[in-house]
Amino acid sequence: MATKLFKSLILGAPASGKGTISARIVNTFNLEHVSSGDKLRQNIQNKTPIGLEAQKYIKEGKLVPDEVMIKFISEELNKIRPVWLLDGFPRTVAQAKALWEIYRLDVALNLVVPFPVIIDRVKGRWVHLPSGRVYNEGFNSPKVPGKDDVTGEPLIQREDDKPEVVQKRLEQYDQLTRPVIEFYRDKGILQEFSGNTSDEIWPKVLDSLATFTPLDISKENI
Ligand code: G5P
Ligand code: MG
Repeated sequence: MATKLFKSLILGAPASGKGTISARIVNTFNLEHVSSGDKLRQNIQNKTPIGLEAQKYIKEGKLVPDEVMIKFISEELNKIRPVWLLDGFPRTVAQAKALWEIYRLDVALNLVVPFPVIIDRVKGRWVHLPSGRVYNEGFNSPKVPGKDDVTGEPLIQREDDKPEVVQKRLEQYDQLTRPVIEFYRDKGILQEFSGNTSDEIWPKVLDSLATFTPLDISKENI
């Protein structure tokens, strides 16, 4: 019998905890983690053509155009094992349709966190750009302030975490990304998780993913 290959994604507003929950999922289930935002930020730092193009939009809290993102993420998915968790893509219905034409997904996880909680936590976010590891003062503080736990390299604050840009990102989310939730509800693969903290949400996500067979989500089978 051919092994079924597991394909999943995680939706949620800016700073709802997609990166935090994704890290726990991929550590538990051995999936590849593809975060569109992390990949774009790495390209911005390396001054690649896609990075230079994306930077114009990201710093204003706007979405990068669909055609650019669809090509970019398709290429990234071609480079990895076909068991993955996508984080931050798709963000528009056009992106969701394009992805659905290429891949049949097993599950779309949606994190539901109140906006006031989000606005509060963004202020304390620190990231390690090369790995995408994310910290928050008081929640998962780095062991040494300003340094990544694994490499000791410096942490940065994201340019798009300034309050006025966060506001714009939340507006873009409401207008363009909320309809993506309905797209996956219609496909019958949506699972939603509400809570004020990632620690509250994580056990529910774990329970839900545990209903898939270990064979589906283990890299040992590829
Ligand atoms: P990104 O990078 O995809 P967003 O806006 O979707 O950006 P973001 O900001 O990365 O999402 P997240 O991953 O949902 O947030 O959240 P996170 O980083 O895990 O958690 C946020 C903070 O809260 C962290 O500091 C974390 O430690 C902390 N935290 C987590 N849980 C808790 C908790 O329980 N308590 C507390 N106190 N703290 C907690 O996209 C960036 C930009 O790239 C472009 C767009 O311009 C976008 O704005 N882009 C795209 N454009 C078009 N199409 C796409 N598909 C695009 N993808 C990216
Ligand atoms: Mg993220």
